Amino acid sequence: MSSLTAQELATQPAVWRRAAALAEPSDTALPQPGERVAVVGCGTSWFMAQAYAALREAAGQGETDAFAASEFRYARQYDRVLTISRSGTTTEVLALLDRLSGRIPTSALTADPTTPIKQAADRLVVLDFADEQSVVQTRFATSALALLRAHLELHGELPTGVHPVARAADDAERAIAEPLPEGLLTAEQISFLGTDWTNGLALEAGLKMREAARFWTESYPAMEYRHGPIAIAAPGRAVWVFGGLPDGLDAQIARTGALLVTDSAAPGMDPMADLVRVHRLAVALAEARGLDPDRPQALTRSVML
Ligand code: F1P
Repeated sequence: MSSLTAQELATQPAVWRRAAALAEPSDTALPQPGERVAVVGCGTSWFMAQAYAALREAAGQGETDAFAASEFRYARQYDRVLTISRSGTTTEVLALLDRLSGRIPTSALTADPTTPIKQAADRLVVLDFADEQSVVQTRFATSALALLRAHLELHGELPTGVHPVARAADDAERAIAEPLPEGLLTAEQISFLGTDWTNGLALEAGLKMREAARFWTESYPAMEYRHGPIAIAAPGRAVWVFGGLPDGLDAQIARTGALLVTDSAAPGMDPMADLVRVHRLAVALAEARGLDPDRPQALTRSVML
């Protein structure tokens, strides 16, 4: 019997399509073009906030910051603050919403509308069908991003090279069906690289491997990789790039002997679908190490302080 995490992550293509179908241009709970927006969350939700913030700004729909809830800059002015929280119970997110109440309009994207976030936020967007039993998030996070991507699509052109969610979901079917890249199950370490909106995905990929498999990962913007982090690249270690690969970096990595994975480099797989392959790898590595991905060490479904 496969783990709950494995079962839930495999539903992502269908759940993304459902989430994207919820997007409506006039949905006033979601950021409108021209608004100055901050997107906030913790852990995985913070990384999805980063991905969306970069996409929204690149799509020309308005300045968008992303913060970990504990690091919000209260002196800044926003037209709206959007929080992302699967559980709706994360302490730092609720504290932020409480502090902003009556000052800045707030929206909350959550899987569970029966939690305190319902009262804490001015507006609620519910993806209950994407909720998970697993502690380690996969499909809620990516479905939240799918909905936000689809909402951007409705308001104008996507940034160059960014596909519609429909294409991402098709790619995710492939990501679930195809064999994982060779050599990773025996790797000692993986560094994930991203550019622009895929930086959030690279951060999330690294977190997923640490959470589910207690595996050593690091994550960097691709152009930053030469500025030090490449020093640990070596045979038996890997570098996984989300989105495009900066000129010349492939040759530099090849010289270190590290394995390079670049399947979402243009015109490859959608980077969000590529993240699904990391989800699969995290589960496979946990199992190979005798760990139960449904019972990650020292983690709870939500951090309530
Ligand atoms: C956020 C979160 C998860 C993390 C861990 C603790 O939860 O930080 O991303 O993996 O399990 O909670 P939420 O606010 O999205 O419910």
